[in-house]
Amino acid sequence: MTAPDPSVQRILTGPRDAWTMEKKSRVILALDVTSRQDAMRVVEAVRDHVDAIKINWPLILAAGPDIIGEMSCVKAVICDMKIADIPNTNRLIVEQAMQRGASAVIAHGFTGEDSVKACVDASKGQVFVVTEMSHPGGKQFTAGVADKVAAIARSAGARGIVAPATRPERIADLRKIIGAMEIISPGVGAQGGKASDALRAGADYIIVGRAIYEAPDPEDAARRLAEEVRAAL
Ligand code: BMP
Repeated sequence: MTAPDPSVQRILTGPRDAWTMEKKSRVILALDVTSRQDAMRVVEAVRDHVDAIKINWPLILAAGPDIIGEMSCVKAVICDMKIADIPNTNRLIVEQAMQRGASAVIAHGFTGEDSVKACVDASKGQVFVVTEMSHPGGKQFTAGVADKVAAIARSAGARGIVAPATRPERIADLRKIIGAMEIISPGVGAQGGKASDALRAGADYIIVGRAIYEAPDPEDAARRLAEEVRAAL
C-alpha cells in the first residue's frame, strides 16, 4: 500500500456533497483516464464546474473499484458499467456499485425489461438506460431499438436515459417517449456534438470526457462548458 499523494488528501478532506446529483452546471465529467493520479488531478481542477463524475471501465480497471468510493467523497458518482446481463447478475453488479458509493448506474436496455427492473430495484430507481448510442456505429443497431428501449426504461421505473448529443433530433424524439424522466447526453466535444444543441433538444445534463480531461487547462474547459450551458438555457 502506498500513501495517497497530497492532491488525493486534499480531495478527501473536502466538503462532502456526494449522493445527490446537483443540477447546477449540468455538466457530467466522463472520467476516462487510466490512473488514479490523473483522476485526482482532473477532478480537483474541475470539481466546481461539474455536477457529477461518470466512471467507466478504463478507470475502474486501472485504479481499482475503490476509486468509486474515493470519488463519491467529492461528487455524485455515476457508475457507467453499461450493465447488460440477466436480472440476477445485474442486481449483483448494481449492489456492488451502490455499496461502494455510486449514486447511480448506467445499464443497457436491450436485455429486456426484467433486466432493467433488476437494476432499478437494486439501485432504488437510480438507473440511466442507454438508448441510441452517440458514435457512428450507434446508428447500425441501437438507433433501431432506441424508442423501444426508452419505453422499457420508463415502464421499469428508471431515473432516465442516455441519449446522443451527436444527434439532438433524437434527444427530442426520445423526450416524447419518456416524459419528465432525465436525459444525460454524451457526444459533446470530441465526438462532434454541441452542448447547447443537446440542451435545447431536451437534455438535462451533458456528459463530457476528452474535451475536458485532455484539454491543456481542464478547469478552463469545464468552466467554458458550464458557461455555454448557462447561455443555452
Ligand atoms: P468523450 O466526451 O470523451 O467522447 O466521452 C464520452 C463518454 O460517454 C465516454 O465515457 C463514453 O463511454 C460515454 N458514452 C458515449 O460516448 N456514448 C454513448 O452513447 C454512451 C456513453 O455512455
